[in-house]
Amino acid sequence: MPKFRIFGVLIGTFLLAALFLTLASSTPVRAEEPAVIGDLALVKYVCPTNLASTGNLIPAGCSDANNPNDATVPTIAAGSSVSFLYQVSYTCPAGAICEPLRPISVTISDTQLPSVTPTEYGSLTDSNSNNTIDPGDVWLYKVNGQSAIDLSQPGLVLPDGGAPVSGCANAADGGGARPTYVNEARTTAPGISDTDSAAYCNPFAPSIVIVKSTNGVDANTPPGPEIQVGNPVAWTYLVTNNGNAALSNVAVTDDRGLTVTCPKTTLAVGEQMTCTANGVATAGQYVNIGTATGQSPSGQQVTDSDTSHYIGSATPVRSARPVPIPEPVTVVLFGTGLAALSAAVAARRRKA
Ligand SMILES: [Ca+2]
Ligand SMILES: [Ca+2]
Ligand SMILES: [Ca+2]
Repeated sequence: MPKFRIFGVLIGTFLLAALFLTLASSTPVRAEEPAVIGDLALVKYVCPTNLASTGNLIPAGCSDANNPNDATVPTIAAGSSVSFLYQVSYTCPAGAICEPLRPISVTISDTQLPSVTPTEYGSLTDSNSNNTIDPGDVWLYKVNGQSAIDLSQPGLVLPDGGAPVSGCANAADGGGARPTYVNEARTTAPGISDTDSAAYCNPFAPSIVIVKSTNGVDANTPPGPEIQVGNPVAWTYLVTNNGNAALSNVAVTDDRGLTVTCPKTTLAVGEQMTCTANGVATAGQYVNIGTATGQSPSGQQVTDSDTSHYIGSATPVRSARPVPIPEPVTVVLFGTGLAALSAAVAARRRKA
């Protein structure tokens, strides 16, 4: 029996030694083999066009536009097409063995597009043409079918909860700083991520509009309100900045040489002011034209004109007594209507 025991011990020792040698010999291999996820680098582009659903190039006109004041930040008119392109480069640290990534396992989110999922556009570089993102490959993702936002809207809140930033100070149109859209994208693969932003603004479209009234009546066509000769006439000139650029040097003139007084000379986007002039009614049909002018930050001149009329009456105008404020429109219209009725009655009496 001792022979068997000695034999068993020898067998056991041999097996242990074999196991040790196996483990020892396998340890260096395990240090080299585990594949890792490499690094992702994201470049986000803004494109002033609607991208196709697939592609393998970054279209001309797309811009990295990281800083809102970069000269490459595009100006895109409100409502025009805008797309975003996301370039994902995959690299592997030196000495490491990196797992290839499936394109679908790389995801992208965008701060201003919370409900939109960027989708695969195509490969920019797929060196071994295996449709898989190996180290050294570059893949493209996209969001298309978007419309540029009107960034000049007062109080605009963007999808990320913030307001547009000041940017486009160096935009190609020379218009200078204005509200600018910035979104930041993040690309993610298991355990890794990277971010990049892009910006755009709207081209400047400065505009001004004026509505000129006589005693509160727009009165674009004659005769306009009837006013007794010698009574006061109040002209108002409602001037509105209806463009997307702040206006300076805003002034109103009147073609009849009236002195027009305005409360200010600048108008922010959407702001309006009422300028005034005063006079005394003269006999007969009267018309004058008010003209508003202003200047955009890029020096572009804007102008608009509007007329108004009144008819000066030698006889007292019933109910057209000194125009009550703030309801001149109602009173003047009533006076005109009453005068018309009186004229009709007088004509009937003459016929009778
Ligand atoms: Ca960018
Ligand atoms: Ca590949
Ligand atoms: Ca008018």
